[in-house]
Amino acid sequence: MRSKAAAARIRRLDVQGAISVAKAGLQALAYDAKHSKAKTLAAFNKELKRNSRLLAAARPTEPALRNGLAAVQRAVASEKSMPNARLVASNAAGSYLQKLEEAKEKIVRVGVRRIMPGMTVFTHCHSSTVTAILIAAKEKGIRFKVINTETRPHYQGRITARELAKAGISVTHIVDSAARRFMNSADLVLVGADAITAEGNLINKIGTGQIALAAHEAKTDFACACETFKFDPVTFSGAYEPIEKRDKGEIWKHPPRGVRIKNPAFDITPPEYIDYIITEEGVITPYEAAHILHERAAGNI
Ligand code: RUB
Repeated sequence: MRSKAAAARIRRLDVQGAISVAKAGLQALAYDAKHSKAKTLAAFNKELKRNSRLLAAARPTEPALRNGLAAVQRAVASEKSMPNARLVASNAAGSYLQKLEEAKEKIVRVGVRRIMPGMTVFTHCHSSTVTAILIAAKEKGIRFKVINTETRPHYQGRITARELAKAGISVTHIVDSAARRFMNSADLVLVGADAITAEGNLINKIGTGQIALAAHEAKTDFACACETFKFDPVTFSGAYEPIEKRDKGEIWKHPPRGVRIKNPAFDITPPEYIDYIITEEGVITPYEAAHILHERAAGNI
C-alpha cells in the first residue's frame, strides 16, 4: 500500500495501537521506495522525506513510527547511487520491522513472568503487546483473570475483551469510570505505551493517568509493556511529546450550541505512579528512560 493510502488508514483509526501504526507506516514507506520512479538520488530523497512527513503526521504521538521513518532516512543518507537507494530504503524498513517483531517476542518472554497464578490483571484500551503477554501466559497454563475498560470514546477495550475471551481468558469488561470501583480486586495494572519521554513519563490512551492514580491509592502495582523503540529521542533534546487531538464527533456527534468538546487521544502518567516498565531489554524503572535513550543514540541497543 502507498504512503498516502496508509496515512489515510492510520488517520481514520483503521489501524490502531502504536506497533501496528509503526508497521503500517514502515511497510508503506518501503513499498513507495521500491516502486519509486525517481531518476536521481535527490529526487528519491525528496520523495522519501515527503512520504515520511505524511506518515508521521497521521499520528503525532507515535515515536515507534517516527523512529523507524528516521532510521530509513539515515540509511539512505549515506547512499551514493540511485538504483541502490531503493533497495537500501526498503531493506532498512524491513530491518526495523524485524526488530519490532523481535522486541515484542522478548517482551512477551519477560512479561509472562509477571503474571502469577490466581492474579487479576487490570488493563486499559487495546495494546497488542499487553494482549500478547496475557495470551502467552494463558498458553503457559497460568490461570488468571482480567478486568478491562471499554475505553471511550472509540471502544478499543472491546478489541481487547474479544481477543482475550477468544484465547479462553476470563475477562470482566467495565466502563472507564468504574476503574476505582474495581481497583481493589486487581493485583496488577498492565497497560501498553505510545511513548515514553526522557523524564520517564508514560504517554498512553486517555484515561491511563487516572487509572494509575487509582492504582497508586489502592496500592496496586502499575506496569507498562513497552518496546524501547517507543522511547522518544525528541524529548531528550527538550521537545514535549505532542498529544494527538481526535475528532470531536467521536464524543458527541451533534452537541447543543455552546458546548465545547475536547478529545485528546492520550494522557501523561508521571514516573512516580509507574512501578516498572517491561521492555525487550528487561524490566526497568521509568527513571531509566534517559539511559535507554542514551544507549540507543550511541548504537548500543
Ligand atoms: C492505543 C493505545 C495502546 C498503545 C500500545 O491507542 O493507547 O495502549 O498504542 O499499543 P489507539 P501496542 O487505539 O488510540 O491507537 O502495544 O499495540 O503498541
